Amino acid sequence: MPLARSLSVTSLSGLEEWDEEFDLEDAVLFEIAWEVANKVGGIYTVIQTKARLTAEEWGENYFLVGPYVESNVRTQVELIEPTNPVLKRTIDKMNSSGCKVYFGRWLIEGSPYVVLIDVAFTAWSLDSWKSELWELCDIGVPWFDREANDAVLFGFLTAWLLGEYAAQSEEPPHIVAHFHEWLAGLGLVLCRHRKLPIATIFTTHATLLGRYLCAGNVDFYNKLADFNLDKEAGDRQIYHRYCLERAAAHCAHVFTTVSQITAIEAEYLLNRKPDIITPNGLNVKKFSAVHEFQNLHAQSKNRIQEFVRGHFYGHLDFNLDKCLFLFIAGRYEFSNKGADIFLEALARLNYLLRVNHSDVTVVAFFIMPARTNNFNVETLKGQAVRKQLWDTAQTVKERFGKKLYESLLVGQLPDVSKMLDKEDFTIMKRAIFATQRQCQPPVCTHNMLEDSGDPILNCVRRIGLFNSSADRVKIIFHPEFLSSTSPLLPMDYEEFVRGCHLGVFPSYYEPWGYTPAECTVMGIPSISTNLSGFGCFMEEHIADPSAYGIYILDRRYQGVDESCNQLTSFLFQFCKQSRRQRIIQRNRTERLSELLDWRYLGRYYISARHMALAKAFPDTYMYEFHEPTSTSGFRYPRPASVPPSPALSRHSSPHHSEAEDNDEDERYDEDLEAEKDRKNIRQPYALPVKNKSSV
Ligand code: G6P
Ligand code: 1S3
Repeated sequence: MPLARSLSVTSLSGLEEWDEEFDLEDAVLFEIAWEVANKVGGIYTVIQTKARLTAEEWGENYFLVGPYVESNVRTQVELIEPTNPVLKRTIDKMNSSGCKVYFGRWLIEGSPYVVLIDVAFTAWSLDSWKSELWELCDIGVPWFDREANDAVLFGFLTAWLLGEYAAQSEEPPHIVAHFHEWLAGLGLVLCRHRKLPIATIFTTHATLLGRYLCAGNVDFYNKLADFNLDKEAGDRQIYHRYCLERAAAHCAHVFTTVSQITAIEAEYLLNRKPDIITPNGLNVKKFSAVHEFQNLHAQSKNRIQEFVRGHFYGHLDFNLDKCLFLFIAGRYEFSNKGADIFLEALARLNYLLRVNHSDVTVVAFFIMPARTNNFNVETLKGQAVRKQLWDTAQTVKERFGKKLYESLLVGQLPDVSKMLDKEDFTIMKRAIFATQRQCQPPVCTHNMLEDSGDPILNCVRRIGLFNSSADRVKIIFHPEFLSSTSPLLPMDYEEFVRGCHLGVFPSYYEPWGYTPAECTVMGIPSISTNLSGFGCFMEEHIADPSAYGIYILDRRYQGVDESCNQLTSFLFQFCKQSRRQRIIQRNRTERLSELLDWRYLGRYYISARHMALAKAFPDTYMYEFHEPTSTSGFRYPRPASVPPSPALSRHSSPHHSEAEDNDEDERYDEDLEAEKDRKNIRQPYALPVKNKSSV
């Protein structure tokens, strides 16, 4: 009988290699989500980045199950014949019974197998399946809720697939089925109801009620225990969805959430405490040259600077070399994502920079998609003017170069006063006239469909940050996700993040939060909160997060105004750093990447699967679960090297000067310090015992 070794699963036990002895030879893993090969939000990132590791572990026995969406399949999937004979029989059987099920390889790292189900093709079954659902669990799905209808079809079809697979197997199989989020949850409920021989896991990435309640300006975390759940769900017309989610959480052998903060939420809102927390990781790519990410920062920053040159044409009265790029990005949930307090803090920062006569200018980007009517003329004109100025400079340069060349050919040094003639001056004057501008550089890059009701624009109107010359903080709202083919800012999201100085994500509701995690692996500092899964995770595993460029805002134990002051102070301190300090801080931030790598965080998924197998097949598998003790955690110590705070900074050279502060090559001295830090990191620290119920 394969034996699981005992392990602690709720805190990292060190970043050493981890091998669990668990014989999975005859087991098969199905991972089911609506976002398999279908990008909607964060769950796609979880599955797509984790695929390589899971495929390495399960090999030919790993299948992702998702919806068939033709446009996605065309670009992301290679359709093939099923390789596994049992699965082939299963799919053939379903297809001969009126379904359309496809098999292929998802063209991402790890090339996992995907089973894609065309739910629309089986829409004729919707009414009978809804009646069955009502008979079984008293859950009535209204006809107008398209997403819930899809969830019903997808649920019945995945349960059919798994049941058929079990029936087609010659030996009794050991199947693990891992379902993500409520949209896939019904399949799990049906598997349990039909008593299929399947070990089931349900992961919730955000509770439905949590998201709705937070968006409604409720004091969510202080009232968690008081909500009348059925009523709240009913009032928001999501009762049926809520029932599906809650049923899946309760039926699962193993229930998981992506963070401790969502675990508490689930305990109150779904009435089940998760068995394991499965934090989200990333596929971390390490460059062979240690400082490559710093070079990439400089390259991408140059491209953002080019955009800023165009956007602020005629008003470029600030020093771009002393300009810091801040950004917030994500789903446009104004208060859940903290765009409200970011704007307020920017207004306060603007005041502080002005009264302190700072030479720093901050450009804050808001990348949040809203309904628009494409780019606006003024913004496009900015880039056109910049291009024209560039072309003019090139033309004059060529004419100048030609005259210089001709003069050298006849053996004479040129008369510099005659190098530019009247025509050159005319060309240049004409170009300069084009930069005359009657209006301020626009705040928004697009024509908004709901301009007068837009929360970001209304807040900007209230705080009065209109990109005027006197303002040290400028705002650019780009209500569309970035793309490398954009005529305005032709960069993809990753390039853009690399070029910025600080990501600001002061979320109020954020079960995990990939945006700050992505910043971290690219070596870009970020601000998150102690109400986000990522923020809590970093707080738990790093002794002095801000020294590593991980600023964690307290939105849990203080009011909005105090949080806003704290955010302003983070921003102001950041603006006071010298270039050298920023470079050092980026080095430290990037060093945390390994903490967010699936290579380490994947172990929680492994544990969840083993636990589920042991619960579903107790005669075959055994799993010993140990509550973690307060000393089992892993913690990055405070860096041994120079502190990043300008007030505390000691200089490595006694002959320090302002010029030295700006010497980018200083970063190489930091390598020695980094080595010291790395040695320290290997010593596990005791974790502080947390009062979980104090939220
Ligand atoms: C990287 C580059 C340096 C550049 C620096 C700018 O470290 O390797 O060449 O000077 O970024 O940093 P800053 O924080 O001013 O954008
Ligand atoms: C959810 O996606 P979201 O942005 O709607 O799941 C993500 C992946 O687990 C998580 O990072 C995020 O916080 C949740 O909100």
